[in-house]
Amino acid sequence: MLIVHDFDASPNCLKTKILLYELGIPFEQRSVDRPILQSAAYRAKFPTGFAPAIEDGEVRLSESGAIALYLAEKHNKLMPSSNAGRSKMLQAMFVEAAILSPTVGGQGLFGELFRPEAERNLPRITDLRVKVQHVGHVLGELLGDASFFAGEFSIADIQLYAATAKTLESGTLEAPPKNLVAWRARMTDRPAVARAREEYVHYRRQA
Ligand SMILES: N[C@@H](CCC(=O)N[C@@H](CS)C(=O)NCC(=O)O)C(=O)O
Repeated sequence: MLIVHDFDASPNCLKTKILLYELGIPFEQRSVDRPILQSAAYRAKFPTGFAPAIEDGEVRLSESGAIALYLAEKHNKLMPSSNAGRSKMLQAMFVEAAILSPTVGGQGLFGELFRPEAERNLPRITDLRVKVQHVGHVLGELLGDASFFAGEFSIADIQLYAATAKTLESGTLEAPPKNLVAWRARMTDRPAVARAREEYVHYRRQA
């Protein structure tokens, strides 16, 4: 059975969990924390030292985008069949990994805001807040009139969901594109997304 190494504080793990539920793949979960991620045993398996990571037979993989592509290809699901659709999917996934996550994620704005106030880098926070507005605009343009980023629901939507939902829900985008707001609601309504959100501390419904 597929093994997933999961960290319940991680937006990146939320993506992989949504993916597994959408694909209906049974899995065994191994919960990890920072000491485990930094251990020699974990890093011998996964040199990045990051979660999420999966073991699927001989395959050991970290990086949520790589995991998404690997499992979608293996199961031949959640990827458009046309070249045009696939190109949109890939572009959206690379924007997520190269622009969205570094700007708002743990290495970006939310990472800075998570630090105690005295340790925050205020000029960097100001700069990142400007960049986040640009990223929001880019996402709105990429989505356009479509319901999903590749024209149909795909792994691109799953990859974009964690950071985009957090950005919208925290009010970090000053004038969020209306199409992006509607996309977040459409995604949040999916049973796999709602189920996965409940398992992550920063995404579960407030009581
Ligand atoms: N680009 C990676 C990022 C993974 C990542 O940053 N994971 C965090 C948890 S959200 C982690 O494992 N951090 C380990 C650490 O900070 O020591 C992905 O998409 O999977």
